[in-house]
Amino acid sequence: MQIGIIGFKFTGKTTLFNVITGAGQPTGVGGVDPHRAVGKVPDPRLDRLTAMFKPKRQVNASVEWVDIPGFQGGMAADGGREGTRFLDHGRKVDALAQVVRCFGGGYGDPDPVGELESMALELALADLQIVENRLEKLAKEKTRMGKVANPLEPPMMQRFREQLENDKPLRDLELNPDEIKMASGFTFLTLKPMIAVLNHAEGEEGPSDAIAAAQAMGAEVVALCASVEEEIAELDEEDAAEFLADLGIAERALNRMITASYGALNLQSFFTVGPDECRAWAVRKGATAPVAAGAIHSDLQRGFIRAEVTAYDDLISAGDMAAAKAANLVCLEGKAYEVQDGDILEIRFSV
Ligand SMILES: Nc1nc2c(ncn2[C@@H]2O[C@H](COP(=O)(O)OP(=O)(O)O)[C@@H](O)[C@H]2O)c(=O)[nH]1
Ligand SMILES: [Mg+2]
Repeated sequence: MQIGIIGFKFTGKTTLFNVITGAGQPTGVGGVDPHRAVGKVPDPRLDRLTAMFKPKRQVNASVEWVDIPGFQGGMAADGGREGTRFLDHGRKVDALAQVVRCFGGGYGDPDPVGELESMALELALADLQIVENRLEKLAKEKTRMGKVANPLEPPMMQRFREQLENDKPLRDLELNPDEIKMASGFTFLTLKPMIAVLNHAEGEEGPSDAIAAAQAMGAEVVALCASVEEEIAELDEEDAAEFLADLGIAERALNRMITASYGALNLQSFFTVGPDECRAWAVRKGATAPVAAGAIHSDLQRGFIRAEVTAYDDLISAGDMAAAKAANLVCLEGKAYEVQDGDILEIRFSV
């Protein structure tokens, strides 16, 4: 899973990227090329399972963070090289996290609502261009062949155009499964889940008008102070905990970014356990057992027979797997079972 960190220059994108990945990239310098780093998804439940099963290794779920520089207003309209590059990086990620400057200081007065609106407009214009091009192609196809290959596509694209012309993101539209499939090939930016990261000064909070604006765009909201988090990242665990308590920060930036990303992408975790490996996996909420099995390996989905399912809390209260089985807390589930957050799965399959 890839999360793209976007936003205006000097809003704290690279600072945040460093905080959550430990990458140590230079900040305050602008730049053209994206930084990338893969980070573990922390999960205390997985740590506890590792303590219980003592496997050879623990494998956390992971997220690739991409620090995408180079955003300026007016890009989609002028079609320049920087804009194209920025938008292309944005199209390749699964979700967009826009860092918004809410701190003042040397960079002038902040305008968080303005930043959110400019970005939304830019992304909508870029999507509108794709929709217009596509509608033009479809019209030509109709003239030449007398019909279009997929009659469901023109009405969908017209609906998209109307939405974007009203400066509204495509993620607000209700799409049926056919439309989701048709739309997926176009990598629309405003269809991507969005996280608004309100980067405020030390001791402040996310401004309420920016929170409201972000929520109205269907974004998950995280308010943090990236430069304070950067200082905390340099401390050892004990000092960091004390510093966090002093500042009244309940959760660190990485955890909050992960929670927001899982929320925006509608993801949940399930676990596999055993003597070799205890591992966390991410699947969409509502995913059935075979789909979850497919996240592990396509053979497990293809040859899926049954899943042995233990809820994390049940396993913890039972003490170990044998006790959970003895207490009938391990259930055999079929193809229709919807995986729940924290499920421990053992897949029975045959290929
Ligand atoms: N006061 C303050 N400064 C910050 C904060 N986050 C980042 N900065 C500073 O803003 C400047 C730009 O940060 P950078 O991460 O390079 O921004 P980018 O251009 O969006 O990648 C740097 O000098 C940072 O130290 C913050 O939360 N508060
Ligand atoms: Mg940067």
